[in-house]
Amino acid sequence: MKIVATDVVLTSPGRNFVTLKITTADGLTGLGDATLNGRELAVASYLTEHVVPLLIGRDARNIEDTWQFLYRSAYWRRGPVTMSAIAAVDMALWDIKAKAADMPLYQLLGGASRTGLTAYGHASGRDTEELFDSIRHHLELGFRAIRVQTAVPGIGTLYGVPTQPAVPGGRADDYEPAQRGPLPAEEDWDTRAYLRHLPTIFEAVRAEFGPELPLLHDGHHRMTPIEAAKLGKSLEPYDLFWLEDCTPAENQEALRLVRRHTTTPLAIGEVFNTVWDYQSLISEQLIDYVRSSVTHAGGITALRKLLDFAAQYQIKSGIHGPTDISPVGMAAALHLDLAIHNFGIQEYMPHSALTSEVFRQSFTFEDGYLHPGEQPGLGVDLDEDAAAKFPYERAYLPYNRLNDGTVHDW
Ligand code: EZ4
Ligand code: CO
Repeated sequence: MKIVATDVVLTSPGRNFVTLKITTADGLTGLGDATLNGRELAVASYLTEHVVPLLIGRDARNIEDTWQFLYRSAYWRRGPVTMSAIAAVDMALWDIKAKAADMPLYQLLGGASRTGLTAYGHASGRDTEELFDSIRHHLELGFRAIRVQTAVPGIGTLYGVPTQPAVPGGRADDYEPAQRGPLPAEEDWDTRAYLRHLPTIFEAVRAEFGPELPLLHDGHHRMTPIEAAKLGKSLEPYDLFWLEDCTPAENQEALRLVRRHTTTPLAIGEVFNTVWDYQSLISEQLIDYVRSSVTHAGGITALRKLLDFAAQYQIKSGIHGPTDISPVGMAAALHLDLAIHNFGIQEYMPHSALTSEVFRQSFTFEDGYLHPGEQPGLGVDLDEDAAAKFPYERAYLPYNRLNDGTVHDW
């Protein structure tokens, strides 16, 4: 089953996506997501210039060998560009293998460990009323768990709270952080104001929606360890499902301090790309959920191993699923989620109608549960004619400055 052709497809149906398509001599095709939000062309070029020449003529069946070959022969290890490129190859090869076996991918990964995948949606608001509306809207859509982000008095614009709908006439909570334009947008940050305000919001949400609803929050890497510890402690009465990315966790030791002070469950790792970023976090049981995506952490082969390692410490999956993961990357996550034992929860921001015109998906969201569907392979088809109508447009993620002008984590 030789690889005879590969295409790197750039398309921007509402936002940018990078997709690798691999074709075998038998005429099978597989898709892989290589989207690295705000740095898309670096991965596209890594694939086109350095990976594609290595793939032609290889046996598409040898997934582990191809993964090890791409990782080790590069010599330069890890990093989001390399690992997203390897991930795309890995996903496409699993897609091909499952199509050849005429099975949905989760069957090859060991079969279903559950009937559906609990998903959480993103609610946010500029004030309590708008936030409550957004939570109600997500409950109406069927979500059984809700991430709560809120505006903070004294902070102009901040992560997770749109100042205007991403789509004209759309909902304010239809949040799209990567803005097209020549330069990144500047947002504000004030940790003291945030730490004072956030517990009051969770108190109001619990009073309105009761004790049952699982609530999540994303700190988006903006706190120091002692600030994160303080926040985790002050949120304990509101029984969070998790507090995400409370510190810039490339310093794994910082989590020892946070952990010592709070029983609020911790989720980390959407910006990580290998198991090595989690070594202390997992072996010292400093976190509760692994946030890596299939797209940025080296594909299904690598994330499966990472999650198996986490399972030995009762740490569960919470795979990253924002709209900057393409439907291909999302489908890969769902097949893995369904197969592993230590599934925790899946993030789900539905893609726009425009994105779904380009990527035809067979996964479903019913009654709050995602399911990858029964189509052989990953279950996503790329309409290349539709994709060609939406050329790549440069887009940047925003960044933060403090009141005195200092750049801060976004
Ligand atoms: O900001 O994926 O939990 N989700 C997140 C995302 C990230 C984007 C960055 O590309 O933190 O919204
Ligand atoms: Co996050």
